[in-house]
Order: sequence, then structure tokens, then C-alpha cells
Amino acid sequence: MSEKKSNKLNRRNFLKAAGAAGIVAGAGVMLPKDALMARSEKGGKGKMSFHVPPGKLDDYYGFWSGGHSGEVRIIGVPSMREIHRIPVFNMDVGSGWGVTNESKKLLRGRAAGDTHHVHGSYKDGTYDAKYLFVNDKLNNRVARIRIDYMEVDAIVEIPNIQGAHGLFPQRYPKTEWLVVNSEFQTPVPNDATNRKAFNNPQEYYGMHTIIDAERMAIVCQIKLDENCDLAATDYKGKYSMCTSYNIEKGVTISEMLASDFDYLIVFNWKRIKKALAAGKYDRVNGVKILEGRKGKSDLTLRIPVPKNPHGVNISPDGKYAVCCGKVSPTTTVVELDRLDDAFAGKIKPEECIVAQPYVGLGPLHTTFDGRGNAITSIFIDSTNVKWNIAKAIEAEKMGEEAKKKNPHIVDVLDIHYQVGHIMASMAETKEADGKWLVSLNKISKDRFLNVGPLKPENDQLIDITGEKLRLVHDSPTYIEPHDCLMIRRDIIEPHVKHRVEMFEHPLAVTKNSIERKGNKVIVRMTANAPIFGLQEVKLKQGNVVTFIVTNHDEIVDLSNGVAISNYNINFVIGPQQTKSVTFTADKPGVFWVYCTNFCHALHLEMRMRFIVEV
Ligand code: CUK
Ligand code: CA
Repeated sequence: MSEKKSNKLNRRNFLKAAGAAGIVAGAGVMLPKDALMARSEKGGKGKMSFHVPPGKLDDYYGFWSGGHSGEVRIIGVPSMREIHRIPVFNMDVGSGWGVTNESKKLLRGRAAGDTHHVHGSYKDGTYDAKYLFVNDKLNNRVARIRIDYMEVDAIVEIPNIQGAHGLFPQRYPKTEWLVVNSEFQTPVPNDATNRKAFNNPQEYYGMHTIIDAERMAIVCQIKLDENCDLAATDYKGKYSMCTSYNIEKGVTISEMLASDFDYLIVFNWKRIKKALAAGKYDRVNGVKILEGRKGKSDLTLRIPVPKNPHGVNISPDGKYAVCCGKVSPTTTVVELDRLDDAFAGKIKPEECIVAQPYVGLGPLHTTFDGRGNAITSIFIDSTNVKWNIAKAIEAEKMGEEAKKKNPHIVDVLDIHYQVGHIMASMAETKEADGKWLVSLNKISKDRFLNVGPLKPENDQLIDITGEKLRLVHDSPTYIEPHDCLMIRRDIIEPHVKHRVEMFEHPLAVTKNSIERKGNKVIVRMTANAPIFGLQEVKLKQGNVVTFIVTNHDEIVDLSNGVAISNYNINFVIGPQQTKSVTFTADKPGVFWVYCTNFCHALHLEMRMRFIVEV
């Protein structure tokens, strides 16, 4: 199917589905996509290349979420080369994540996940290169990745919620709190003690959860009738916010689309801290729950926005929140300086809205070039639309006639196809630099070699240095990045270490030994390419054995693998690193333990016997 034809189909299907669900919002202001396309000439003025010659390094660390693969990936930008994968909520037999005791302790038996939003820790409105945080929508967790080792060091489970979706760290003065939204409303508590609520959706609630980023512990949850979708924090440390598309408390698609408007909900951190200090909370499953419901709480403010909004993003100057319409072909621009007055009751919540420009059919997320322009992803139209924030506000003041001419639109770029998130380099910081844009397209169709029914996604790299958006590169990605970040190399690189501190692991092995305590056997072993510290381990069938292995090489990039044949054990240890596994030696026989990670000319000889006697 040609691109044009299939886009039309998508528009038609969407409108059909929308009609069936009773959508009328925005129908009156819908303009044909062609009217916008008239402004776009193919090929912008930018000159940047994605080509990074052999031996040269990329300018940006890209951190991509991996969707239902459960991982995070590091992509070099602009080359779009995948450099590394960080296993997070998934099992990764390449590195041994989900195999070793260290990773199992964090995963607690749940090695499946759904990562959507990766964000870095902040200091003074930009990245401090300490941590990355990522949500797990599947099992309602948040993981922290330490940037020095690019490994997960903490996972916090969030009770009382489902659909842990939007996540955002505090940006100012530094990241002390993280907020996480629950996209699905549920009974609270959601267990047998509250069984009467199971069949009564009126007793389902959404939660805005606040997490202490250093302790990775839950500070509190703010209870709402609405659901919470995407999240953002401001640049002053005063407010966090969420979009809500189900203020109806619906449990079917048509119920969720019943209301003509939904909300952008703003949370007042000063008042939340006060309420916590005053002890104004209940406890459910050990978590402090604050009242945030409409009419019952002064912690929250509801700004009505066109029905079923999706993304909310803050402009790098800290002035505006841009909320995408999804079902409405508009974005809503909220001036953050008005929030104080709205919370004080001096103005109505809707008076915080300063513009509602038309952008196209199915707007999902917005990013920024740091020069006053916003770029919004348009799912149904399959476009990225660049528009000027000041011009949108000006047109709003001038009235309907001025607005209809869409003076805010700078450029419209066709993408391939069906875009979700988009992100510009450094765009979620005050240092947004307007160089690169990545369009994370959900559907690649015909853009790559046909690999069967399950096709890659298409992450497109776009040069945004010129007036026009200029597509420069297509990059296939495996299941299923939702969002990404591009952080300048000079910010991240000085913090990333070549080797771990050996004695950070309390069990780091310096002397090879086999210790037997009843049925338990503890094997302490060094690895030093091409030799394991022991040449054999002998034990009895049924023994529970723990291997603790430390890689004693100091050489950069010299990792050893430890694989135990037919025992389903396989993990990799980097220089100076220690990892351990525990399992029952249930099969008698001779089993070769071997190095999987090519380490030396005598790599193949790097092996030892594991003898299980009867
Ligand atoms: S997202 Cu998670 S459903 Cu638009 Cu941030 Cu894709
Ligand atoms: Ca709704």
C-alpha cells in the first residue's frame, strides 16, 4: 500500500472509530492537512549530517526506552547506531540480568516489563549525569540506572496503582522527588478487603505518586477520581502535573470519550509538603495517601482541556506547559506563571490557558528547539509540525479570524509513519539546543527489508537547525521505544567509568575457595583471562551451590562470561566486577564451565569442570 493511501485509511478509520465513540470535539475547527502542507517545501535549509566516520564518536548519548522489551537502549546520535542495551525489567541472557543473584534481588521474580519514559536526574534545570529513571507500566515499578556504570541500582514497586505511565523528575533546584502517574484507575486498596469496589467503577481511583529519588522510596500518593496519563514538572520546583483522559471514570472506550473535555491536573508541592507535615493523610498498604479529589482538596488544580489529551511538555524557558489534544486537533498552551493566582482563587483555572492552536489530527507529544518553537507529533496525519509559541499566543489574542490563518505554523514534515513521541536534543532542559529531532514512529511498513509480520519501528532523525524540518535518516528499532532523550556527550561522558570499584560488591573475591556448610556449597572464584581461579568444583547431587565470581582484569573492555553447560546459567562480568548465582545441582555428571565473552587468544581454553557426584 502506498504511503498516501494508507495515511488516508488511517484518517478514515480514526474518524470512523471516533464517530462510533461519539467524538465531536474539534470537528468544527478541523482543517485539511493539505492546507498546512502548502507551507512546507521539501528539504529544509539545515546542513547537518548523520554520518559519523569510523573512529569518530557521536555528539549525543541517546537514551531510548524499550517498551515491552522492558529495557533501555543507548543510541549514538546522530549516527543512530545502537551502542548498548541496559536490561531493566527484562531478562537478558547476554549479560545475565535476571540470572544473577544481584539482579534477581532487584527484580524479585518479575523479569517482564514495559518501559515508556526515560528521564535523567536534574540540577538547576539541566542534567547532572547521576541517574536515569524509567517506568514499568506492566508491573508498576520505577527503576534507577546509575550513569557511571550504566546499570540498574534500584527498583521501587508502587502499591495502590496500575498502569504506571507518565514519569518525570524534579528539575529544580535538583531531583529530590520523582512523580509517576497511574493511567488505570483501580479500587484502593485493590484486594479482598475492598471486594465491594471491584464491580463499582465509581470507587476506582487514579494516583499521582511521589518518589524520593535518592532513597527510591515512596513519599506519598495523591488520590484522584481521574486517571493520570503523562507527567511533567516545572522549572521552579513548585508544581508537577498530569494529563487525564478519563475524568468520566469510564471502563469502556465510549465511556472514556463521553465528556467534551478532560483535565490537565496540577499538583501544588508546597501544599503537599504542608499536608504531609500536618499528618493529613490515610495509609493504604503502608503508603501515605493524600486527598486530591475535586472539591475536597486544595492540593490540586484542574484546567479543562479538549477531550482525551495525551502529552504534556514544558517549554525550555519554563514559561509554558503544552498539552496535546489527541482527539482534538489542537494543543493547549498553559502559562505557568498564572498557576499561583489560579491556586489562590484569583483567576479561574481556564484563565491559565493562553493559546489553543490548531496543529493537525491526533497530536500526541511536543518538543522544543530552544528558539521559541514547539514541534508536535501528529499521529493520524503522520507529521511533525513545527509551530511558533509566541505567534500562537498572539493569534489567540487577535481572535478567531486571525487564528484560522494558522500564523503559528512554521513547517510540516511527513514522517513514516504514525508517530508517538518526538524529542529534540536537550529539549527537556533549559539548555535545549535545537539541533536534532527524533521522531519515534510506531509503524515502518515499507521502509525496511520485509522481515515478516513483526516489523521494526522507524526512528527518524531530523535536522532542526534550519527553518524547515529536514529528514536525514531512517533507523529501524526493535520493540518498542516510546520515548527517548538526547543528552550532550560532554555532560555524560566524564561520568561514565571503564571499570567498577571492586570492593563496592561486599562479596568481591580475592582468594579462591570452596566452602561447604551442610547442603550448601559456596564457590568463591576469580576470573583472569584466560584462567578461572579454580580448575574444578566437586559436589554432591542436591547440593545448593552459590558461585561468586570476580573478574580481576583491569584492562578496559575485558569482560569474562561464566556459563555452566546444561545448567541454564550464563552471565558476564566486566573488569573488577563481581556477580553471583545460586542454584541446585540437581543433575549428576560432568559439566564444563566456560567463558562466553571472547577474552583472550586462549579464550576457548578458559574452562573448568563442575562435577556433580551421586
Ligand atoms: S506514551 Cu506511553 S503509551 Cu505517548 Cu509516552 Cu506511548
Ligand atoms: Ca475523556
